[in-house]
Amino acid sequence: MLKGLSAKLRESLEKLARSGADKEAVEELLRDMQRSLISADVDVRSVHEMTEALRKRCQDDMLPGMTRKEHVIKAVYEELTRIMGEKKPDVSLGRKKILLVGLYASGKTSTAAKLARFYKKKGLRPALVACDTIRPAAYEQLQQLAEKIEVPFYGEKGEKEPARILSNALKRFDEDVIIIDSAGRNALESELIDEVKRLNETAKKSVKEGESLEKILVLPADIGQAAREQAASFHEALGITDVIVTKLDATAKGGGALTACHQTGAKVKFITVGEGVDDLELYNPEKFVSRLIGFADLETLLEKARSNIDEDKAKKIIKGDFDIEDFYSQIEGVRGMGSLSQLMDTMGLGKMAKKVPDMDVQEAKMKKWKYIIQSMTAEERANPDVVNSSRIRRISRGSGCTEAEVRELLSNYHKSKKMMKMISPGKLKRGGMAGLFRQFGLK
Ligand SMILES: Nc1nc2c(ncn2[C@@H]2O[C@H](COP(=O)(O)OP(=O)(O)OP(=O)(O)O)[C@@H](O)[C@H]2O)c(=O)[nH]1
Ligand SMILES: [Mg+2]
Repeated sequence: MLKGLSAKLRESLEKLARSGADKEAVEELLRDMQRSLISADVDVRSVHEMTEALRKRCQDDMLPGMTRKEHVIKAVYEELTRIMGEKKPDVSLGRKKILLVGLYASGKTSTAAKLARFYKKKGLRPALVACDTIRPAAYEQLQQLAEKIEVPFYGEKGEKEPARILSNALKRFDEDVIIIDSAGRNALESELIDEVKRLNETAKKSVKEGESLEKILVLPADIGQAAREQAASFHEALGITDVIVTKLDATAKGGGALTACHQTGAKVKFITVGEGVDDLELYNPEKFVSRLIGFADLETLLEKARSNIDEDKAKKIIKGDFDIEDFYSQIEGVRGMGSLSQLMDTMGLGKMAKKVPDMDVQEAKMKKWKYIIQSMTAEERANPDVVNSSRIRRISRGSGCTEAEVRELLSNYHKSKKMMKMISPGKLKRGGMAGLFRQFGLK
């Protein structure tokens, strides 16, 4: 899948991990990334924006105990996820009707069967309806697939109006998930739009309380950036709810299709990766990017990079040589990367995340700390010792947190400073992030 992109990216990330993450290596990586993304048909502006964001992040301060290499690799992962779509799709398992639309050969009919199979495996009862009256043998194609996966099928040979077929099917079926295959066209012609609108109206009328109607646009990955225009036009005509990107196994342009969908705000719900009825996957951008750059490789890379700790930064922290600004930047850094558990997962620390209780509580606490520190003056941040009771009162008012919470943060800062002074360099190396979180009162 996106083989070209994947191989190139891996190569440049590996090169970076082997050498250093100095300015030159980072620039080389950015250049390689630009080249690979553009060859995967991602639009030039997004590529440019992404590399700019990456360049900036590569210069940012890092978490102590983390090398610049780790920092860069993680930033690459996160920025890629950002352009591929950040959210995992929701799949409701309630009763629904699904109308599949798209141009010729986009993969509607095969996707209809794949979806039926998907919901059947979830324990629902799907049914397939053939509403393509244009393509020769469209009826037989879906009928055969329905037989193969043992799902009820309805179609009418000879009937020219798809909405009539649908109406009859809807009278007959009481299945949980009714999947409607429609006809494609060579281009976005008004005839096609009118036809899917009529199907939509018919389907809409049949939707009972508690049921939903999904209007899914099927887009083949090989159209690359043209996905943007199609998604926009179909959305305008029909108000599509989701997109399925097909044939990701067979093209190097998938990057373009996926990023284009994300840009139009169209949610990619599933991807298909082969012709078999089981070749359908929920689209999970994080997983997708992990696979793209090879998650196993990413972990190995992080491992490699970790064994070569940034000594200067570590020394500074070990000596307890940090002010509340440093403390603040750690919190900012972590928050900027999304949730803690996600961060730990990303860094290959998933196991540890499970050991740390109440991640949500911790995150809520960190948010408060952030507000508190933002309510402190520069002087107070640099020298927290000057924060007396009246200042605590003011900071409490400014941050919307209680005085006890302000005191707790200050006490944690002092405690972590003291503990950092006591901790040996060896321990910090071994403990890495875990030790650090503990020091910050986040255990
Ligand atoms: N490699 C690969 N081929 C696919 C995938 N999905 C569909 N195809 C193939 O693409 C071709 C077109 O698929 P259909 O499902 O018939 O497309 P359609 O949108 O129904 O086409 P029309 O009915 O003509 O509009 C078929 O040969 C499918 O087997 C996929 O994920 N990977
Ligand atoms: Mg078809």
